[in-house]
Amino acid sequence: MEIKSTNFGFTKSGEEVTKYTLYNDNDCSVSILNYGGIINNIMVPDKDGNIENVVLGFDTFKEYEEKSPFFGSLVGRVAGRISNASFEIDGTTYNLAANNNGNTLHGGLKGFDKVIWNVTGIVKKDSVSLYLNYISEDGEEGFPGTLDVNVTYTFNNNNELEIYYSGKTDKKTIVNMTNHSYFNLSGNGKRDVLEQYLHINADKYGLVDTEIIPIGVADVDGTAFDFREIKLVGSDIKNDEVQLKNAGGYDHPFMLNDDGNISAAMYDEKSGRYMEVVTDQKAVVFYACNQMEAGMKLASNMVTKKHIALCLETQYYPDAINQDCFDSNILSPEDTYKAYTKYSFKIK
Ligand code: FUC
Repeated sequence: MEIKSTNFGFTKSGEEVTKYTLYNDNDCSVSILNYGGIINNIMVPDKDGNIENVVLGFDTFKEYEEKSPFFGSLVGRVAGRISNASFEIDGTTYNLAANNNGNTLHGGLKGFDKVIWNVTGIVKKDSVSLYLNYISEDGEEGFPGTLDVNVTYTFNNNNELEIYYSGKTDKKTIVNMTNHSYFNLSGNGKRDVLEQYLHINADKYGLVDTEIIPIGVADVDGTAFDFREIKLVGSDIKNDEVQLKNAGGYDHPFMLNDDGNISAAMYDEKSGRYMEVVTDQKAVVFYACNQMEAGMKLASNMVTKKHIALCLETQYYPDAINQDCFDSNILSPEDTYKAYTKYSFKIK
């Protein structure tokens, strides 16, 4: 169990970016940046013991600052889209940056993915943790209240990566965080995710319009959105369904069943890598890299293309503050925002 830290560059405003690599006793590791709390790589074995990277990331900091589509980032204050870049709490309207077709995406222009977090490392007998803290000022990116946010990443000897999120505000606000890792279990991106398997424990999913704004909830039964039995990501993605057309593939929230079973799982048959996801959150947004810019060179010799990876963004329902189909997620000063997700890397 060990944490190594190295310089990973400097932001345009001169802040130092540090890369922390958390090693367990199996020679597996997870690298995390103080910038955006970004997971830069996750190194885990295939069935023959080859340790390879299973997430997308850049080799240099400059690329993160210039063109990252939220690779591995912490997303906040609010993940996903806030329709019309505004919301109301107790009769006051709050206006946000319209950074995505008139809507707010992933926290605005400078969300939690683009700020420097305070980092402390802790090494224990069977696990290594990084504690990240960020104070988001009242009015930052248009959101009310000073928000004191903590994120803990823990990596242990079972090759499990746990993320704990918590936050306190001094005024009513909205918070809905996630991690935006792009997974590809083939190892160093050898095969795209259409050839990998996915399970999502959800009887219902969220319908979206062509701007990926929620417009309702429907049963997955009989649709391409039925991942209750594990199936290839590519098996139904080209079906003639309006919801697939609206988003150009999968870019939808799934309402997780509250039945005590795992929330989601991903499997690459050839490498034998299997990942289980468990969360206490109500939803997971499954994004299949429909709009990924092609040809970007990444770490571990990967190159981006459509469907090179997939995101499983565990979170509360997107745009809940504005949508009648979901209960609002207002955080009051007397409450604490809390969320938990665990990714377990196994062999099958
Ligand atoms: C996911 C999607 C979005 C967007 C972003 C980079 O969260 O929901 O559509 O492309 O990733």
